[in-house]
Amino acid sequence: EAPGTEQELTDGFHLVIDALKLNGIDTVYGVPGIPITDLGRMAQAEGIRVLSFRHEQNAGYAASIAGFLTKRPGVCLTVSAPGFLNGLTALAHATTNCFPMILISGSSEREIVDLQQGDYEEMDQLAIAKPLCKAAFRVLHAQDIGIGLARAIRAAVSGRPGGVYLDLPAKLFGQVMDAAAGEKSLVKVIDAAPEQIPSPSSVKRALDVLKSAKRPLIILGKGAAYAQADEAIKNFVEKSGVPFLPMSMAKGLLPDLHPQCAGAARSTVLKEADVVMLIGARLNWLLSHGKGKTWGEAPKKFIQVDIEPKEMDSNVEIVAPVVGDIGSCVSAFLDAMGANWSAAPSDWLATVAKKRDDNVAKMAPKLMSNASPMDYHGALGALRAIIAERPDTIFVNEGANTLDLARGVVDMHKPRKRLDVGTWGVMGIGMGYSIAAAVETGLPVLAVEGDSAFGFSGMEVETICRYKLPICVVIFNNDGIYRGTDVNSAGDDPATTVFVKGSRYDKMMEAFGGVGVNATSPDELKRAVNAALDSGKPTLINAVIDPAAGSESGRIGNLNPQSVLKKK
Ligand code: OXT
Ligand code: ADP
Ligand code: MG
Repeated sequence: EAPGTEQELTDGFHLVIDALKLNGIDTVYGVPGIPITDLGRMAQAEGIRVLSFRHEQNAGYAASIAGFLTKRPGVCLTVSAPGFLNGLTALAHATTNCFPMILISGSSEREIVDLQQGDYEEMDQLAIAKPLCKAAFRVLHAQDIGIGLARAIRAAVSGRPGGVYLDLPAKLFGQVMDAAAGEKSLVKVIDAAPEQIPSPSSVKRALDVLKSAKRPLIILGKGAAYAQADEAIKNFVEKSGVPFLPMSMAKGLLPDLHPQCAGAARSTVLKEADVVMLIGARLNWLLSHGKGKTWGEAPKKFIQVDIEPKEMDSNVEIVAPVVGDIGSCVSAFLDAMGANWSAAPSDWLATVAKKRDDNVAKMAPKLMSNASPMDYHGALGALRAIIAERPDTIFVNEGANTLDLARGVVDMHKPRKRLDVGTWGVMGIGMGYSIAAAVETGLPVLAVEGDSAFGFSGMEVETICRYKLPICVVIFNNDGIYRGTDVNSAGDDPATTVFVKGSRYDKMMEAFGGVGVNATSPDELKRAVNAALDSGKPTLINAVIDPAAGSESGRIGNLNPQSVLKKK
């Protein structure tokens, strides 16, 4: 080095930030603290949007749904041990739901952790994360940051998407290296999720089975929504003429009011179909594992379109597996169908349409109820009309009755507008999802939350107010979990499923400068939600629901184990 010329240096902090930016990651969800506080500050200074949450689990859920909405990994940043563990639930959730996400956690001194000498927030995080995610990596040297992040991104989004853990020990951030060498060490990931073209023979086999059907059914799952192949899927479904059943987060991929939609004839189509084509949906508990009472007596043939070959035959035999990405698979179907594909048999279409129309007609009067306190249908009838008028609104939903009834009542009109508890039926996604949905899409968000469900992430209303996000939270306040009517006959403590009666969640919002409204009738609710969506102001509406209106566990009460002992 010539005297007087100073070598330009970079360090671990800057390399992490540069690697994120190089790969188009422009948003990070997290909670600051040792050893990542400065990383967050510097990232913000370098133009990354860093959203600070009140609890890592909510930041993690935000990152997971950002991944679902964008097909890029959502990033969650946490401190060591406890912060890492708080984020880990969300990472496991992302993996279970096939959402791409990267949990980046700072960690303590390797030498001390491995000798278990009791470092500050000591934990062998890499080992703990491994079984709960798709891949887990640790970077020890500044020159490996580029490779580490590239591996994390590729692992998260390629094949079946999922969660990836990236461990960054505190010591890494301060490591310095030559700036030019540092820049060279970064990796821009090329074609992170390559197309996966299905084999022509698998496409032909699938179409032959579909063509042979007398009562075909297409089930669209959230994998199909994730794929962002909306046009191809719509064209394929319409060309096939086959009735389709959307799983919860696939609602709106084709509109719920589409003439082929069988959402309101669910029991009938599952029981009576003879050929079922699954597109980005697994035959897990939500589809009764493809067998048993739900699926009726008649033998069924399953076609499955999925990027994950190991998903095939997981619960029942798949006679026509089609392995590939959904966009490529559905396009291949369209090509191979040719011009003369004959639509599904008309008697079957008529059967499905009749059942659907009967169910819709049966529900219609309930939605008109203007009773006060409200029941679920009265309140949801108001919200359904709002979503019909504002179809771009992102609808976030959790709870038991609040979830199950909203799923049926509130029609979705556009893809990826309904976000909910997903594969685990997990409570706590509400505020994290809402924040990320607003941040990633710029669209208004309506979060409809059971009062219990809301409690799992409720403190994030401060975050919503701080970032002035266009989120309207409606709490279906029925004084408790499922119902607010339980009593404890054995003592003075309240029953296990009830909360303080008549709580006013709207006051929480006012504490942080947001708008709070107490709504006791569908009309009041409608006015308040419309005002919130018009103004874009953070709003929380306490919707007072009859405590006796719900049922135990909503639509899945049958999953509760029963005691065989008679009470004395
Ligand atoms: O065809 P049929 O006749 O069968 O009719 C069907 C459709 O055809 C018809 N339908 C329609 N009719 C008319 N018009 C329209 N538009 C229409 N659309 C449909 O309606 C019926 C039903 O249709 P659906 O819904 O499609 O079908 P079905 O049979 O329900 O589908 C089956 C499933 C399994 C696919 C579906 O039920 C489903 O997706 N379920 C998801 C359930 C779920 O995930 N629940 C959340 C978990 S519950 C429980 O675990 C809770 N906890 C424990 C807990 C959790 N979860 N997490 C954590 C971290 N800790 C603890 C807790 C604490 S819930 C909970 C809180 C609850 O309290 P809250 O206060 O929050 O909420 P409230 O209950 O409101 O008080
Ligand atoms: P749902 O709960 O809506 O039924 P699941 O989460 O059970 O949906 O299933 C989603 C499926 O979609 C997973 O098996 C996953 O492998 C698959 N998948 C996700 N993305 C794609 C994609 N781009 N192409 C093909 N399959 C995908
Ligand atoms: Mg409740």
